[in-house]
Amino acid sequence: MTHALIVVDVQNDFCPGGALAVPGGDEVVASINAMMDQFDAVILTQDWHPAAHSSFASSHPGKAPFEITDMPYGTQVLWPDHCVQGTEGAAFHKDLRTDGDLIIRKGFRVGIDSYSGFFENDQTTPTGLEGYLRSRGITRLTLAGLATDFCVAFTALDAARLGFDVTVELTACRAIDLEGSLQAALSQMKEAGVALQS
Ligand code: VGL
Ligand code: ZN
Repeated sequence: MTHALIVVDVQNDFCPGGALAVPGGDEVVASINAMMDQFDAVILTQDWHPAAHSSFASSHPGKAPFEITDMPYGTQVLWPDHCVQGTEGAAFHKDLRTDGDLIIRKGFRVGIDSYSGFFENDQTTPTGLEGYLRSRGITRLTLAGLATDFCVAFTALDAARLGFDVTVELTACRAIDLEGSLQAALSQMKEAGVALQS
């Protein structure tokens, strides 16, 4: 069985001092670095938005960060501008090991957000990650990173739906926790058969 570690969005903007800071976001770095040697493959995801991305509140006059809006593909939380392509905020945390096998960027289409490493938020546009994993014979995934209740959870749910054996290492994840989003994400993952390691 080929087992991959997927390191989700451990980027400056999701760490303390960043534009969309996740409480304790930087605390995951040391444990993720230590985990990397235990896997057959290591894949990192990187949130990678163009300026004026449609998930930014600043692109919606009259809307404030953390409000919700309707997009053609469903409801969307509006975020502060974050992880703009090529900026320091989009870079990986400086202490994160980036000597993994693949870096998969997502959220690069201006009109659609992508929380999951597999599919954009319309749940149909693929990132290519599934094909990469399957062609390498990877069947088992462990996920860690940021944020538990958004990009980690969406990636885990898609992976489970695609038939991968999925574990989320909660000790190496941190959450945004927007109005109960953490509890909701944990229940959805449990329901989907994702193993939650804590
Ligand atoms: C994320 C909100 C917006 C995440 C990315 O990595 O969880 N959350 N973009
Ligand atoms: Zn984003």
